[in-house]
Amino acid sequence: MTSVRHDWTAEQAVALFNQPFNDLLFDAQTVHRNTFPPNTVQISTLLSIKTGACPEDCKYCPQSAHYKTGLEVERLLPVEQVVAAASAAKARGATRFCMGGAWRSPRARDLEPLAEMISEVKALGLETCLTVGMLDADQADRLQEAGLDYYNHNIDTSPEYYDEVITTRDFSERIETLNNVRNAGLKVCSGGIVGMGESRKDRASMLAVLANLPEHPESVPINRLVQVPGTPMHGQPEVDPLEFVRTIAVARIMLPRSVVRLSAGRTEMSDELQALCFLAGANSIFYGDKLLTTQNPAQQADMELLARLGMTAGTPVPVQAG
Ligand code: SAM
Ligand code: DTB
Ligand code: SF4
Repeated sequence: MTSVRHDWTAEQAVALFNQPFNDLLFDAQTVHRNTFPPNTVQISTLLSIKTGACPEDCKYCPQSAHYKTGLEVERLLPVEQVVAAASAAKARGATRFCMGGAWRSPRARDLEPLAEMISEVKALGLETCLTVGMLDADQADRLQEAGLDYYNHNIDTSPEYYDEVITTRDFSERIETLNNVRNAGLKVCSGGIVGMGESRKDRASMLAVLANLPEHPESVPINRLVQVPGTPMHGQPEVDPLEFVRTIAVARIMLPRSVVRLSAGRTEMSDELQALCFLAGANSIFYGDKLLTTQNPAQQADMELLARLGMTAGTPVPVQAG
């Protein structure tokens, strides 16, 4: 049985990264098979429910009001429109519907419409996920009562590199939101972005923070930076694709019971690179032609890729801990 640890040092995580590629992938695939059905992939569909004009300055993000990205700003969508999109996602085979809003944190008056969306999407028989920025304890409780299953709040990068990426909120505030979400009884979805000019040590340190949380997040999205013209991160040298695969593999080893999502950035990846990510232990993807504001692979192409790999969409349930 693979052990679940909460005492990783960044150095130990770097040592995992530093292994020969084949050794690392073999270990990751072994951990994967000890915990999960090897060929089941969880699929979530995203919808941007409030787009752009965000006061935060995340240097990667097309939705920040600090950068000119030509994005069309949209207020909070009406509940019916969100439910219709969720229903269409379900008909296409998604099992979870993730609603994303470009906020620093939701305002008091936004909470009831959000709660209504969650209840109605849940009533369709979908798992619900929300990501709308920082939450306090009361907000997290209210959303849990409404039927929310998962809350997504990424740490994005290592504590050491964080200030290079965001200045309008602290790393510690991210952790505080994750604690509020966990204490409300919600499932936690938290991961980060690779390819923002961070070092291998930063990638290792980010994964150590996630693994050292009191409970591992149930879901860990690993995004590859989507470079959007107008954002400060645009023009960043691309991260070595094999380093991205290593990041997935190290996440799989350090977070053995978490569903690891091969998240944003798949449009720019070859089928072979995605296959390597699955071999490294990724067992979730975003499914649908759009992420929040940028492109995702076409649904038909994803279904064909999964079929070619002999993978099926479903819920990868970890085996009972021994
Ligand atoms: N505003 C909320 C927040 O930041 O918590 C929720 C939405 S925000 C868009 C969710 C996450 O998407 C970010 O934390 C970041 O990890 C990811 N993301 C945003 N822009 C991205 C990009 N260009 N490439 C890769 N990931 C991105
Ligand atoms: C996550 O880790 N990635 C998703 C989701 N959580 C909310 C968002 C990716 C956004 C990519 C850029 C865009 O489409 O705006
Ligand atoms: Fe706003 Fe979230 Fe984008 Fe940061 S990542 S600018 S908080 S929408």
